Amino acid sequence: MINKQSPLPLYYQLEEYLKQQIESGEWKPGDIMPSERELSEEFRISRMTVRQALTNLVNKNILFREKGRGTFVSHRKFEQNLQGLTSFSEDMERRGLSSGSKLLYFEQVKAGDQVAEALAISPGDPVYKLKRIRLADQEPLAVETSYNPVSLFPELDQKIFEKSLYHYIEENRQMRISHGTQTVEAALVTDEDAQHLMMEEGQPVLLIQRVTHLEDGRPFELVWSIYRGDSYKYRIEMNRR
Ligand code: 16G
Repeated sequence: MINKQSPLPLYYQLEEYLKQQIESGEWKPGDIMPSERELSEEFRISRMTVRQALTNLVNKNILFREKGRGTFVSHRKFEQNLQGLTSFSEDMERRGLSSGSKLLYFEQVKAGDQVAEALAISPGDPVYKLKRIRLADQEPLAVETSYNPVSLFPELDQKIFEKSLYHYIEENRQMRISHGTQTVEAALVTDEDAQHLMMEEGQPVLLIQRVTHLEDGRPFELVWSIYRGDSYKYRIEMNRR
């Protein structure tokens, strides 16, 4: 596996070997890797060489380190198409995963200026404000803070947000969701959200803001979603004019 006569650097050979083991499923997401000492003994190479190989794999997000615990195989990233307006529940269903939500709070508040503007209502109008952890196969993947105008859905209750809002709007209310605007930016997780997402504090996340409209043009939600940076990536199809 490691050939000391090869012109390829030893750290590179080890890196490729470890990568192959992970790709073939020999080591699975979440598995702990052998320690530097174990690898260096097994392959009869220096610990510095092992460290270099592991660091490269950490930098490529194939492995991740946890202070005091060791080095682990990263979770595979979900790929999300940027075209198309889908809900979290639909995205998970398409991947064959069960979707779930843990509601952190659900309340009625008065819309502030920013919320009012996004939802095309007046400042002070009542809105639902809620925060939920979104789960994929019971694992936390995102935290979402949403605002929805009470005037559009006077009857909303928390049970709806424990399941699917989009399903409720389209199936139960027979309203049509038509389009949305979304921005995606990089951010660092806050201490509070790190706990919800079972992440280390200060790790990277994707911060996504979405405003979504009904068919008649009325905005029905303003949502900030925080996705784990190590679990999600976006895909865009591009055409050259
Ligand atoms: C997605 C949307 C969110 C929407 C939710 C509805 C993103 C970034 N955000 O999480 O805006 O409220 O789906 O999901 O994709 P639900 O129908 O499962 O409740």
